[in-house]
Amino acid sequence: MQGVFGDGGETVDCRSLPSLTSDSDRQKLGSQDIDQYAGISETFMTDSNAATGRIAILVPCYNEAATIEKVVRDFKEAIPEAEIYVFDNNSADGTGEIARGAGAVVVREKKQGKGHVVAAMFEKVEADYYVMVDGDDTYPADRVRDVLAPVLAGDADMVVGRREAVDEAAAYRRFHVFGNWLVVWLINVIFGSRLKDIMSGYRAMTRDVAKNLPIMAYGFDIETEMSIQCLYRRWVIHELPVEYRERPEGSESKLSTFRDGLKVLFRILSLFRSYKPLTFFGGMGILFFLVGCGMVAAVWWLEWAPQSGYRLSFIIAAASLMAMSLIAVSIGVIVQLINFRFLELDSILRRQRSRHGEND
Ligand SMILES: Nc1nc2c(ncn2[C@@H]2O[C@H](COP(=O)(O)OP(=O)(O)OP(=O)(O)O)[C@@H](O)[C@H]2O)c(=O)[nH]1
Ligand SMILES: [Mg+2]
Repeated sequence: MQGVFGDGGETVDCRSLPSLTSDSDRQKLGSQDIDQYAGISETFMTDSNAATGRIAILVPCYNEAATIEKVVRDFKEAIPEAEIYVFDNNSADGTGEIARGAGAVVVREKKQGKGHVVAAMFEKVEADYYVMVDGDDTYPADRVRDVLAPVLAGDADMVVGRREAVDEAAAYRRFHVFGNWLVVWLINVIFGSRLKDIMSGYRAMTRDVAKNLPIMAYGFDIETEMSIQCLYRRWVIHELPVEYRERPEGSESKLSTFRDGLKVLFRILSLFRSYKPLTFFGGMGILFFLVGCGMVAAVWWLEWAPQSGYRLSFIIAAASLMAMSLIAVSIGVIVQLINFRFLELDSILRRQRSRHGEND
Protein backbone atom coordinates (compact mmCIF):
# COMPACT_ATOMS: atom_id res chain seq x y z
CA MET A 1 0.00 0.00 0.00
CA GLN A 2 1.42 3.38 -0.90
CA GLY A 3 0.16 6.90 -0.81
CA VAL A 4 0.21 10.21 0.94
CA PHE A 5 -2.28 10.79 3.70
CA GLY A 6 -3.57 14.22 4.59
CA ASP A 7 -4.41 15.65 7.94
CA GLY A 8 -7.94 14.38 8.15
CA GLY A 9 -7.32 11.71 10.80
CA GLU A 10 -7.31 8.76 8.39
CA THR A 11 -6.57 5.30 9.65
CA VAL A 12 -3.83 3.43 7.90
CA ASP A 13 -4.09 -0.33 7.84
CA CYS A 14 -0.97 -2.35 7.35
CA ARG A 15 -0.43 -5.66 5.62
CA SER A 16 -1.09 -9.00 7.19
CA LEU A 17 1.67 -11.18 8.46
CA PRO A 18 1.22 -14.85 7.75
CA SER A 19 2.03 -16.13 11.20
CA LEU A 20 3.60 -15.59 14.59
CA THR A 21 4.36 -18.52 16.83
CA SER A 22 3.03 -21.70 18.33
CA ASP A 23 2.21 -22.03 22.04
CA SER A 24 5.17 -24.28 22.70
CA ASP A 25 7.50 -21.74 21.12
CA ARG A 26 6.06 -19.06 23.39
CA GLN A 27 6.59 -21.18 26.52
CA LYS A 28 10.12 -22.02 25.49
CA LEU A 29 10.92 -18.36 24.94
CA GLY A 30 9.24 -17.19 28.11
CA SER A 31 11.97 -18.67 30.28
CA GLN A 32 14.85 -17.37 28.24
CA ASP A 33 17.01 -14.33 28.71
CA ILE A 34 16.45 -11.30 26.53
CA ASP A 35 19.74 -11.60 24.66
CA GLN A 36 18.83 -15.08 23.57
CA TYR A 37 16.03 -13.87 21.35
CA ALA A 38 18.41 -13.14 18.52
CA GLY A 39 17.21 -14.83 15.37
CA ILE A 40 14.23 -16.55 16.95
CA SER A 41 11.62 -14.13 15.67
CA GLU A 42 12.36 -15.21 12.12
CA THR A 43 10.90 -18.57 13.07
CA PHE A 44 7.79 -16.80 14.38
CA MET A 45 7.14 -15.07 11.10
CA THR A 46 7.31 -18.22 9.07
CA ASP A 47 5.59 -20.67 11.37
CA SER A 48 2.48 -21.41 9.37
CA ASN A 49 0.15 -22.82 12.03
CA ALA A 50 0.01 -19.82 14.32
CA ALA A 51 -1.86 -16.55 14.86
CA THR A 52 -1.85 -13.64 12.43
CA GLY A 53 -0.20 -10.36 13.25
CA ARG A 54 0.44 -7.17 11.32
CA ILE A 55 3.66 -5.28 11.84
CA ALA A 56 4.10 -1.58 11.18
CA ILE A 57 7.47 0.13 11.07
CA LEU A 58 6.98 3.78 12.02
CA VAL A 59 9.60 6.37 11.07
CA PRO A 60 9.19 9.98 12.28
CA CYS A 61 11.04 12.28 9.91
CA TYR A 62 11.96 15.89 9.63
CA ASN A 63 14.38 16.70 6.82
CA GLU A 64 16.02 13.31 6.52
CA ALA A 65 16.55 13.27 2.74
CA ALA A 66 20.15 12.14 3.19
CA THR A 67 19.24 8.90 4.91
CA ILE A 68 15.56 8.01 4.53
CA GLU A 69 15.91 5.98 1.33
CA LYS A 70 18.50 3.71 2.94
CA VAL A 71 16.42 3.37 6.12
CA VAL A 72 13.29 2.33 4.16
CA ARG A 73 15.21 -0.09 1.93
CA ASP A 74 17.09 -1.64 4.87
CA PHE A 75 13.86 -2.27 6.78
CA LYS A 76 12.14 -3.63 3.67
CA GLU A 77 14.97 -6.08 3.29
CA ALA A 78 15.12 -6.97 6.99
CA ILE A 79 11.38 -7.52 7.40
CA PRO A 80 9.58 -7.64 4.04
CA GLU A 81 6.23 -8.65 5.53
CA ALA A 82 5.95 -5.38 7.51
CA GLU A 83 4.55 -2.12 6.17
CA ILE A 84 6.77 0.93 6.53
CA TYR A 85 5.21 4.28 7.38
CA VAL A 86 7.23 7.45 7.12
CA PHE A 87 5.62 10.33 8.99
CA ASP A 88 6.87 13.45 7.32
CA ASN A 89 6.71 16.54 9.48
CA ASN A 90 6.83 19.44 7.01
CA SER A 91 10.21 18.41 5.56
CA ALA A 92 11.53 20.91 3.03
CA ASP A 93 14.12 18.63 1.48
CA GLY A 94 11.90 16.11 -0.31
CA THR A 95 12.07 13.45 2.43
CA GLY A 96 8.45 12.42 1.74
CA GLU A 97 8.92 11.89 -2.01
CA ILE A 98 12.15 9.95 -1.48
CA ALA A 99 10.51 7.72 1.12
CA ARG A 100 7.54 7.06 -1.19
CA GLY A 101 9.91 6.24 -4.01
CA ALA A 102 11.63 3.71 -1.75
CA GLY A 103 8.30 2.00 -1.09
CA ALA A 104 7.08 3.50 2.19
CA VAL A 105 3.61 4.77 2.98
CA VAL A 106 4.09 8.47 3.57
CA VAL A 107 1.85 10.27 6.03
CA ARG A 108 2.07 14.01 6.41
CA GLU A 109 1.81 15.58 9.85
CA LYS A 110 1.57 19.35 9.93
CA LYS A 111 1.97 19.90 13.68
CA GLN A 112 5.72 20.26 14.10
CA GLY A 113 7.49 18.14 16.69
CA LYS A 114 8.42 14.50 17.19
CA GLY A 115 5.88 14.10 20.01
CA HIS A 116 2.99 15.26 17.78
CA VAL A 117 4.13 12.86 15.10
CA VAL A 118 4.35 9.86 17.42
CA ALA A 119 0.83 10.61 18.70
CA ALA A 120 -0.41 10.75 15.08
CA MET A 121 1.34 7.47 14.24
CA PHE A 122 -0.38 5.57 17.03
CA GLU A 123 -3.70 7.16 16.17
CA LYS A 124 -3.62 6.60 12.41
CA VAL A 125 -1.79 3.33 11.88
CA GLU A 126 -3.64 0.07 12.51
CA ALA A 127 -1.41 -2.92 13.21
CA ASP A 128 -0.85 -5.60 15.84
CA TYR A 129 2.80 -4.78 16.53
CA TYR A 130 4.61 -1.51 16.10
CA VAL A 131 8.29 -0.69 15.67
CA MET A 132 9.41 2.91 15.99
CA VAL A 133 12.75 3.94 14.57
CA ASP A 134 14.51 7.19 13.66
CA GLY A 135 14.97 8.13 10.03
CA ASP A 136 18.61 9.13 10.45
CA ASP A 137 20.09 5.67 9.86
CA THR A 138 21.67 5.46 13.30
CA TYR A 139 19.90 2.22 14.32
CA PRO A 140 20.48 -1.19 12.72
CA ALA A 141 17.55 -2.40 10.60
CA ASP A 142 18.91 -5.95 10.63
CA ARG A 143 18.15 -6.20 14.38
CA VAL A 144 14.45 -5.52 13.91
CA ARG A 145 13.39 -9.14 14.36
CA ASP A 146 15.41 -9.37 17.59
CA VAL A 147 13.79 -6.19 18.88
CA LEU A 148 10.36 -7.55 17.99
CA ALA A 149 10.86 -11.06 19.37
CA PRO A 150 9.95 -10.53 23.05
CA VAL A 151 6.86 -8.54 22.04
CA LEU A 152 5.75 -11.24 19.61
CA ALA A 153 6.39 -13.92 22.22
CA GLY A 154 4.15 -12.08 24.67
CA ASP A 155 7.01 -11.58 27.12
CA ALA A 156 7.21 -7.79 26.88
CA ASP A 157 4.85 -4.92 26.17
CA MET A 158 7.66 -2.73 24.96
CA VAL A 159 11.20 -3.53 23.86
CA VAL A 160 13.72 -0.72 23.88
CA GLY A 161 16.77 -1.05 21.63
CA ARG A 162 19.40 -0.06 24.19
CA ARG A 163 22.01 2.00 22.38
CA GLU A 164 25.52 0.61 22.45
CA ALA A 165 27.59 3.12 20.54
CA VAL A 166 29.97 1.68 17.98
CA ASP A 167 32.10 4.80 18.52
CA GLU A 168 30.83 6.72 21.55
CA ALA A 169 32.63 9.96 20.75
CA ALA A 170 31.19 10.04 17.23
CA ALA A 171 27.68 8.76 18.01
CA TYR A 172 26.99 11.11 20.93
CA ARG A 173 27.56 14.81 20.93
CA ARG A 174 29.17 16.66 23.84
CA PHE A 175 27.13 16.47 27.06
CA HIS A 176 24.78 13.82 25.59
CA VAL A 177 26.40 10.93 27.47
CA PHE A 178 26.04 12.88 30.74
CA GLY A 179 22.49 13.97 29.80
CA ASN A 180 21.46 10.38 29.09
CA TRP A 181 23.03 9.18 32.34
CA LEU A 182 21.25 11.92 34.35
CA VAL A 183 17.85 11.12 32.84
CA VAL A 184 18.24 7.37 33.41
CA TRP A 185 19.42 7.90 36.98
CA LEU A 186 16.57 10.30 37.81
CA ILE A 187 13.89 7.99 36.42
CA ASN A 188 15.31 4.90 38.10
CA VAL A 189 15.43 6.69 41.45
CA ILE A 190 11.94 8.18 41.12
CA PHE A 191 10.14 5.21 39.61
CA GLY A 192 12.18 2.42 41.20
CA SER A 193 13.13 0.93 37.84
CA ARG A 194 16.40 -0.48 36.56
CA LEU A 195 16.39 0.80 33.00
CA LYS A 196 19.62 1.62 31.20
CA ASP A 197 18.41 3.60 28.20
CA ILE A 198 15.41 5.89 28.31
CA MET A 199 15.91 7.98 25.19
CA SER A 200 16.41 5.35 22.54
CA GLY A 201 14.36 5.94 19.39
CA TYR A 202 14.30 2.22 18.46
CA ARG A 203 11.35 0.51 20.13
CA ALA A 204 8.90 -2.30 19.48
CA MET A 205 5.56 -2.45 21.21
CA THR A 206 2.21 -4.17 21.27
CA ARG A 207 -0.99 -2.67 19.94
CA ASP A 208 -2.24 -2.37 23.52
CA VAL A 209 0.62 0.00 24.34
CA ALA A 210 0.42 1.96 21.08
CA LYS A 211 -3.30 2.55 21.41
CA ASN A 212 -3.45 3.24 25.15
CA LEU A 213 -0.27 5.19 25.84
CA PRO A 214 -1.12 8.81 26.66
CA ILE A 215 1.16 11.25 24.82
CA MET A 216 1.47 14.84 25.97
CA ALA A 217 5.04 15.56 24.84
CA TYR A 218 5.51 17.66 21.71
CA GLY A 219 9.19 17.20 21.04
CA PHE A 220 12.19 15.12 21.98
CA ASP A 221 10.79 14.47 25.45
CA ILE A 222 8.55 11.86 23.81
CA GLU A 223 10.85 8.87 24.47
CA THR A 224 11.16 9.82 28.14
CA GLU A 225 7.40 10.10 28.40
CA MET A 226 6.86 6.71 26.73
CA SER A 227 9.19 4.97 29.18
CA ILE A 228 7.67 6.67 32.24
CA GLN A 229 4.11 5.94 31.10
CA CYS A 230 5.02 2.26 30.65
CA LEU A 231 6.51 2.15 34.14
CA TYR A 232 3.43 3.82 35.65
CA ARG A 233 1.05 1.45 33.88
CA ARG A 234 3.22 -1.52 34.81
CA TRP A 235 3.75 -2.52 31.22
CA VAL A 236 6.74 -4.82 30.92
CA ILE A 237 9.76 -3.15 29.33
CA HIS A 238 12.65 -5.22 27.99
CA GLU A 239 15.92 -3.71 26.85
CA LEU A 240 17.91 -5.27 24.05
CA PRO A 241 21.38 -4.01 23.19
CA VAL A 242 21.66 -2.70 19.63
CA GLU A 243 24.55 -1.03 17.87
CA TYR A 244 24.16 2.73 17.64
CA ARG A 245 26.16 4.56 15.01
CA GLU A 246 26.77 8.17 14.13
CA ARG A 247 24.68 10.04 11.56
CA PRO A 248 26.22 9.70 8.13
CA GLU A 249 27.88 12.70 6.51
CA GLY A 250 25.44 15.32 5.21
CA SER A 251 22.73 14.41 7.72
CA GLU A 252 21.96 16.89 10.47
CA SER A 253 20.69 16.43 14.01
CA LYS A 254 17.45 18.20 14.95
CA LEU A 255 18.19 18.00 18.64
CA SER A 256 19.36 21.06 20.55
CA THR A 257 21.39 19.85 23.52
CA PHE A 258 20.30 22.43 26.10
CA ARG A 259 16.80 23.36 24.91
CA ASP A 260 15.72 19.74 24.42
CA GLY A 261 17.70 18.59 27.47
CA LEU A 262 15.78 21.06 29.64
CA LYS A 263 12.50 19.94 28.08
CA VAL A 264 13.29 16.35 29.03
CA LEU A 265 14.10 17.34 32.62
CA PHE A 266 10.87 19.34 32.92
CA ARG A 267 8.94 16.41 31.47
CA ILE A 268 10.42 14.11 34.13
CA LEU A 269 9.52 16.61 36.84
CA SER A 270 6.00 17.06 35.55
CA LEU A 271 5.40 13.30 35.24
CA PHE A 272 6.93 12.80 38.71
CA ARG A 273 4.45 15.33 40.13
CA SER A 274 1.53 13.76 38.27
CA TYR A 275 2.28 10.07 38.75
CA LYS A 276 4.07 9.95 42.10
CA PRO A 277 2.24 12.78 43.89
CA LEU A 278 2.67 11.39 47.38
CA THR A 279 6.44 11.10 46.94
CA PHE A 280 6.65 14.49 45.19
CA PHE A 281 4.49 16.54 47.54
CA GLY A 282 5.36 14.39 50.55
CA GLY A 283 9.06 15.00 49.80
CA MET A 284 8.38 18.73 49.60
CA GLY A 285 6.48 18.53 52.89
CA ILE A 286 9.37 16.74 54.61
CA LEU A 287 11.82 19.31 53.26
CA PHE A 288 9.70 22.22 54.53
CA PHE A 289 9.32 20.50 57.90
CA LEU A 290 13.07 19.90 58.26
CA VAL A 291 13.94 23.49 57.31
CA GLY A 292 11.28 24.72 59.77
CA CYS A 293 12.78 22.53 62.51
CA GLY A 294 16.24 23.89 61.62
CA MET A 295 14.97 27.44 62.10
CA VAL A 296 13.42 26.63 65.48
CA ALA A 297 16.70 25.00 66.50
CA ALA A 298 18.59 28.13 65.36
CA VAL A 299 16.38 30.35 67.52
CA TRP A 300 17.00 28.11 70.50
CA TRP A 301 20.70 27.66 69.80
CA LEU A 302 21.60 31.29 69.03
CA GLU A 303 19.81 32.63 72.09
CA TRP A 304 18.68 35.88 70.51
CA ALA A 305 17.11 38.42 72.81
CA PRO A 306 13.28 38.08 73.03
CA GLN A 307 12.80 41.43 71.28
CA SER A 308 15.31 40.62 68.45
CA GLY A 309 13.90 41.01 64.92
CA TYR A 310 15.77 37.88 63.83
CA ARG A 311 14.10 35.79 66.48
CA LEU A 312 10.62 36.97 65.48
CA SER A 313 11.23 36.49 61.74
CA PHE A 314 12.70 33.03 62.28
CA ILE A 315 9.73 31.97 64.39
CA ILE A 316 7.25 33.29 61.79
CA ALA A 317 9.17 31.61 58.93
CA ALA A 318 9.39 28.32 60.84
CA ALA A 319 5.65 28.38 61.58
CA SER A 320 4.88 29.13 57.91
CA LEU A 321 7.13 26.29 56.77
CA MET A 322 5.40 23.87 59.15
CA ALA A 323 2.02 24.96 57.76
CA MET A 324 3.27 24.62 54.17
CA SER A 325 4.62 21.18 54.97
CA LEU A 326 1.19 20.10 56.18
CA ILE A 327 -0.46 21.55 53.05
CA ALA A 328 2.05 19.82 50.74
CA VAL A 329 1.52 16.42 52.38
CA SER A 330 -2.27 16.90 52.19
CA ILE A 331 -2.07 17.75 48.48
CA GLY A 332 0.05 14.62 47.95
CA VAL A 333 -2.49 12.41 49.71
CA ILE A 334 -5.44 13.92 47.80
CA VAL A 335 -3.81 13.69 44.36
CA GLN A 336 -2.67 10.13 45.13
CA LEU A 337 -6.27 9.19 45.92
CA ILE A 338 -7.53 10.84 42.72
CA ASN A 339 -4.85 9.00 40.74
CA PHE A 340 -5.88 5.73 42.31
CA ARG A 341 -9.50 6.25 41.30
CA PHE A 342 -8.42 7.11 37.75
CA LEU A 343 -6.32 3.96 37.59
CA GLU A 344 -9.36 1.95 38.68
CA LEU A 345 -11.41 3.62 35.98
CA ASP A 346 -8.71 3.03 33.42
CA SER A 347 -8.58 -0.65 34.28
CA ILE A 348 -12.38 -1.00 33.99
CA LEU A 349 -12.44 0.87 30.67
CA ARG A 350 -9.65 -1.26 29.25
CA ARG A 351 -11.44 -4.43 30.29
CA GLN A 352 -14.62 -3.22 28.61
CA ARG A 353 -12.77 -2.15 25.47
CA SER A 354 -11.03 -5.50 25.20
CA ARG A 355 -14.41 -7.24 25.67
CA HIS A 356 -15.63 -5.28 22.65
CA GLY A 357 -12.45 -6.16 20.77
CA GLU A 358 -11.19 -2.58 20.59
CA ASN A 359 -7.75 -3.40 21.93
CA ASP A 360 -7.24 -6.46 19.72
N1 LIG B 1 8.31 14.09 12.54
C1 LIG B 1 9.29 14.73 13.14
N2 LIG B 1 10.37 14.06 13.31
C2 LIG B 1 11.38 14.70 13.86
C3 LIG B 1 11.34 16.04 14.28
N3 LIG B 1 12.53 16.36 14.77
C4 LIG B 1 13.26 15.25 14.65
N4 LIG B 1 12.57 14.26 14.11
C5 LIG B 1 12.98 12.91 13.77
O1 LIG B 1 13.27 12.21 14.95
C6 LIG B 1 14.37 11.35 14.74
C7 LIG B 1 15.44 11.64 15.75
O2 LIG B 1 15.94 12.96 15.56
P1 LIG B 1 17.46 13.31 15.76
O3 LIG B 1 17.71 14.71 15.31
O4 LIG B 1 18.28 12.24 15.15
O5 LIG B 1 17.58 13.27 17.31
P2 LIG B 1 18.34 12.23 18.20
O6 LIG B 1 18.49 10.91 17.50
O7 LIG B 1 17.65 12.22 19.51
O8 LIG B 1 19.73 12.97 18.38
P3 LIG B 1 21.12 12.80 17.63
O9 LIG B 1 21.98 12.06 18.62
O10 LIG B 1 21.61 14.16 17.40
O11 LIG B 1 20.90 12.03 16.36
C8 LIG B 1 14.81 11.55 13.30
O12 LIG B 1 14.22 10.57 12.49
C9 LIG B 1 14.25 12.92 12.97
O13 LIG B 1 13.97 13.10 11.61
C10 LIG B 1 10.13 16.75 14.09
O14 LIG B 1 10.00 17.93 14.40
N5 LIG B 1 9.14 16.04 13.51
MG1 LIG C 1 19.45 10.55 15.79
